[in-house]
Amino acid sequence: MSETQTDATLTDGFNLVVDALKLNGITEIYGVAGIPVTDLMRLAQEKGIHYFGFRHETSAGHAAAISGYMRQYPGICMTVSAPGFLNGMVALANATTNGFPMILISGSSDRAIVDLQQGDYEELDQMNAAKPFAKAAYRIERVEDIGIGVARAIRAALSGRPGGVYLDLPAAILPAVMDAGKGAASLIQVVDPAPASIPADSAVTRALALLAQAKRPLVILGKGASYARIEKDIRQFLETTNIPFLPMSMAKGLMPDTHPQSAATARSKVLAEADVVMLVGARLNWLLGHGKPPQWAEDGQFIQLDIDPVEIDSNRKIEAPVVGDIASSVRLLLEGLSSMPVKAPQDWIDSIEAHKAENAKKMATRLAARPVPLNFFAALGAVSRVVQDHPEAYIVSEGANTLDVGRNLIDMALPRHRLDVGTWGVMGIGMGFAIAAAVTQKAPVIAVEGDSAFGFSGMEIETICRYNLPVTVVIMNNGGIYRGDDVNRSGDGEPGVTTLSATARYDMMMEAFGGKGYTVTTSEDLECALREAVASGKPALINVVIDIHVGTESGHLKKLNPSTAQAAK
Ligand code: ADP
Ligand code: TZD
Ligand code: MG
Repeated sequence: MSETQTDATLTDGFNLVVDALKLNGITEIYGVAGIPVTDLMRLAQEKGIHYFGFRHETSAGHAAAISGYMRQYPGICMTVSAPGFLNGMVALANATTNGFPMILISGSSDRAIVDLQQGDYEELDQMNAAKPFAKAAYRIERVEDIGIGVARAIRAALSGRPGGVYLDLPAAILPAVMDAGKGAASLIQVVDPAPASIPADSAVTRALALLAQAKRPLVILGKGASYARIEKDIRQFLETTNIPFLPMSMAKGLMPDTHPQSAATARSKVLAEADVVMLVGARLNWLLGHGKPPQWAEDGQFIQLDIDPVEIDSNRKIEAPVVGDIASSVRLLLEGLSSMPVKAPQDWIDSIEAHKAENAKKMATRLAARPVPLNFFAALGAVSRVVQDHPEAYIVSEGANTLDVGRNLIDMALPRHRLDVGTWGVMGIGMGFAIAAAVTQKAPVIAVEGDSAFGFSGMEIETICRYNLPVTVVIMNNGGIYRGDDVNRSGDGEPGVTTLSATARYDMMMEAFGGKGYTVTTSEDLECALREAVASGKPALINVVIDIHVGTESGHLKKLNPSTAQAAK
């Protein structure tokens, strides 16, 4: 029996929260301990939920969010009041933006004092602070409402477009007691929290009719499609229709990147020339140029499969919306092919093939080079060769050049194995995502990190070592944000704006915590170290020395980066 429970006929808030989570199949909590949730975490651990203690709540939150994405079930992050809660909020907001189901559970201070702003320890009106960034935010104020509160949080995180939910636990409800029998009866096991949502027959027919008359059809796969686990049906649909496809970053591997119908190496061409585009769980946001010229044809027509009706027409006209869950929608489209056959015209396929062959030649030349010091192509080419031999590995990635070049070079063979900065392009997901992938998938993880990107969550390598997780961190160390040769134009000798330490030995940080560290300067040594690290199944970090001059400012996002044309006055 826990210290928090003194009478067998009574239970308390601590026990009810843990029991409610367990009843709903929660198996891990990611968090940072402190007032008022320390004993809640201990009790969760005692009762069989795995607790992963982090060094910063943002990383714990990112771990919960990506666990939600990989599992199709909310991940749980638990934090202390005010500052701990706010650290977790970055991850909660990122989860909501990306459609990852997670629940941030935070302890909070005395309501009466907080609401009169009388200055409590870690005082903050957390529920209201969370609202603009969360899909939903709830506060449980009575011990008998814990079951309902947890059930509502799970349902809100999972139903419709998934997202981040905030659940506020004022400290006072945790030790509050109630009758054990009534407490048990107050818990709710959620039934069917993400019900199928079947699109109308007419919507399916409309979409197929548009595809059937297309001269240059294209399918875009987004992370909503990966999340919905449609790999079997979408493959059959694409192979039956022979329509070329493009994966968004986290949809890589839903169809293997090496599939002959992938148009990834003819991306600009197919976007500009496609006359009918079917979006499958991908939004027409900045990542797709809002669906507008010059990236897209002015007169292109769109089919969009999405669970959220409000997404339709958000950036441009959608001729054929298919509103429903993607698994049901794709199944119906597939079935519909028997009465409305669709075949991509051969001349379209041929022109894409020609373009792909040309680009492949250019890439082969780039990849054959062995520059010293290393550039991004040579280094990430080595990573990609190792990943090809480890299709089971999960790839986490963040940075700018590191991210952009890596996304193009590292082919994925399996769905939901690429986890990256997503819709916001947020730095700081690296170690949290890597930890959750290792914990939930029991597979090797390779985190491909820019040196700046790594810094946002770098202290979590202690967490990786403490739990002895099979994570290899590969740092593309070019001594800076984008590049390492920035100049301080004032001439006062202080480092430039994007400059970091090019000689930093990140590998020694890993060694300090008991993991294995490598520093490499050639692609051969990188490949060799990475093979050894992955095979070891133990924490490792490879510091890859990259030329400080080779990066592009803002990576592939140069267009979004305003610069002054005026000389300093
Ligand atoms: P990407 O960044 O890969 O383009 P987005 O996050 O922009 O992907 O888009 C994913 C879309 O998928 C969102 O609009 C979301 O509503 C939708 N979505 C997520 N899960 C499902 C599902 N199970 N069924 C249908 N649509 C979904
Ligand atoms: N802060 C946060 C939370 N997210 C961001 N995206 C940024 C800052 C700005 N930013 C980028 O967009 S990429 C990046 C930053 C700081 C780092 C790029 O440097 P890197 O990668 O070393 O990680 P490369 O390989 O040197 O380009
Ligand atoms: Mg860098």
